[in-house]
Amino acid sequence: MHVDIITLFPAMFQGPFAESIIRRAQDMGALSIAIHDLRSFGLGPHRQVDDVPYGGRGGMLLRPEPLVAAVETILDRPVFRGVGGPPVNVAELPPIILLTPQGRPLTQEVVRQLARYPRLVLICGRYEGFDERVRRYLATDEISIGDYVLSGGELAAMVVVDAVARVLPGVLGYERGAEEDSFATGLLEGPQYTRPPEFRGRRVPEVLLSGHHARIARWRRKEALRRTLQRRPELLTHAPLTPEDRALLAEIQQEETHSE
Ligand code: 6GU
Repeated sequence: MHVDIITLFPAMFQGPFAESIIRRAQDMGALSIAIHDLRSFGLGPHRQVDDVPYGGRGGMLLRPEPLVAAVETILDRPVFRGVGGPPVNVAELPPIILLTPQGRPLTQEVVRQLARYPRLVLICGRYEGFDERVRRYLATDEISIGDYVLSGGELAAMVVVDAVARVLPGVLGYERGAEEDSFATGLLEGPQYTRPPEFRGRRVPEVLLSGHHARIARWRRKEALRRTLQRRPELLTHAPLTPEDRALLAEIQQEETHSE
């Protein structure tokens, strides 16, 4: 997978992309990342990239020309769906994704879909947003990472790259891969323990030390269901639940009413 990122703040990416999983994915050859400075596509001697909104409203918007020049240079083909311009077949393009709070919410399902493409183009917003023509005739997708406002799309682009990198084949070294993560199963992960077996009087649940693999698997599944029920009950309406899961949920509900 190759990811092109268009940003006014290229230096923001240096630290996060040089460490941990994203670093490993690049070292393995599973991921390559190119950071493109939007300023270098700016207009005139001052390399202008933004301007005041029409209609007399405060703030600044990113102008279309530098963004279109950046994407068309990076992809080396026409991409803007202008009037009387060259035909653009969106199906032949990599996703051209705006990072904006108005985008569709990023979920693990969206992450899995993005990971199937050989190439992504991420455009980081700054200022008060984009000229609407960028949304409509340049971008093919818009993503938000949650219901809060960031100062720009850079941190959101890093989140997208991290989430996508770790589901690329072979990137997670340990055998328990991304498949068991919270949300990959549709449930939150349950509690986990490591050594020591007792710390200041607080013991690891006996079942985990028992060596009974079937009992341990049942306990894990039950505690994942309990945690999901307690913290994110709405996830249970979409999670694929087996009849055994429903029996475990019934047990949990029994236990919780008795402990009240
Ligand atoms: Cl993608 N961008 C900005 N600026 N704020 C956000 C966001 C993106 N997602 C959530 N908040």
